[in-house]
Amino acid sequence: MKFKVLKWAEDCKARTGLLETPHGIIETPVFMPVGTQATVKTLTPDELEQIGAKIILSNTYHLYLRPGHRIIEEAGGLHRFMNWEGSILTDSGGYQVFSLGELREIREEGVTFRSHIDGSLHFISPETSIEIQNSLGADIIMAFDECIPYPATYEYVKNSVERTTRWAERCKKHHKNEKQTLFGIVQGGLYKDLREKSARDLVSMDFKGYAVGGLSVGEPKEHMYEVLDYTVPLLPEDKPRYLMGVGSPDAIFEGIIRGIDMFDCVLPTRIARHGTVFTARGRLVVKNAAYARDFSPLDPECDCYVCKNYTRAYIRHLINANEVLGIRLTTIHNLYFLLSLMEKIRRAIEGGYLLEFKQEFFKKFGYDQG
Ligand code: PRF
Ligand code: ZN
Repeated sequence: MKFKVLKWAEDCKARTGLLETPHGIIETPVFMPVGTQATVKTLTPDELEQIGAKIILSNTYHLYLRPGHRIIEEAGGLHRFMNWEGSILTDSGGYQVFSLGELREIREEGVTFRSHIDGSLHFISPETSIEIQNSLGADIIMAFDECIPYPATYEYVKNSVERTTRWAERCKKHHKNEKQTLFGIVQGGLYKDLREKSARDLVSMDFKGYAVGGLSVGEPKEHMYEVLDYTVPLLPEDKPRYLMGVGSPDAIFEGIIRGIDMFDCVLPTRIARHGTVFTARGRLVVKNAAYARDFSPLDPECDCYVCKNYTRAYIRHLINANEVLGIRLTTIHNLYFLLSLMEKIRRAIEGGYLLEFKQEFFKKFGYDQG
């Protein structure tokens, strides 16, 4: 993987860049649609490509449990298995395993957990996470970390983040596939000194890219922005920075302004399946009765395939009748909306008008969107 910064904003820390993987060149800042189970729910890879996606995220935890990474390896890797020729990033399993709550036990060696599918007992360590990710064959892979829940005491976060750093070292040592790029993940909860220590320790290990993890876990958004304010400047300027699990328009703008290059989030695809779409004027719950006779597009300002061809009334009908086409159409539109927003943001950084563009965007979109 190669990364090059192209242009720095003058009035904030935003930058544009190019990220080159064995599966293509990605303009940053970039949004990665989530394909947890080797599919971005309801869409074919062809459709994803047409929407403009260049890189998607998939999950080690889910693919290890089902169908099993050996099967995906046998298929020729994740790209071939799912017929996606673009880039892929796999998350390490750290986050998913820790979301299981009662079902897991953390030790220095690794994490023992029960499958959410059949209750069977499993163990993932930094080494096994890397091995699974090596079998899956994604372009970018992530270190095995603990995503600390919110709120957490200083004592808990200190012990956890120190262990995550030792795990990062073990991941780095175990990773030998040069075609895959390993990113480190900064943790540390909302404690400044622990975030700083985590960032410094990981940077001294010289990863090819850095993620900021442990945010968007229930803390007020202002706290997340504050953590980014002091954490991102500690990360090397010439390497990509990835804010994990964040993808609402407001958090994307705030992250980019603070120097973030990569985002992923289930938000656009998940709300789509519940009948909510992004529009230039904010979120719209197209399922609502108010749209029964609304023969205008989801977003009159959008030029996606859905907005050029279908009405709110039709899509509302499909969703309420449980027709799968309904959620396919809202998913296509929402991803297009977010990916084209990223494109506009990149142009705004290049043109030197990002902060003006942000103001203009939220004046219409509204500020209270979660
Ligand atoms: N660690 C990992 N994956 C993640 C996170 C994390 O902290 C988050 C936090 N929002 C999302 N996905 N490995
Ligand atoms: Zn649209």
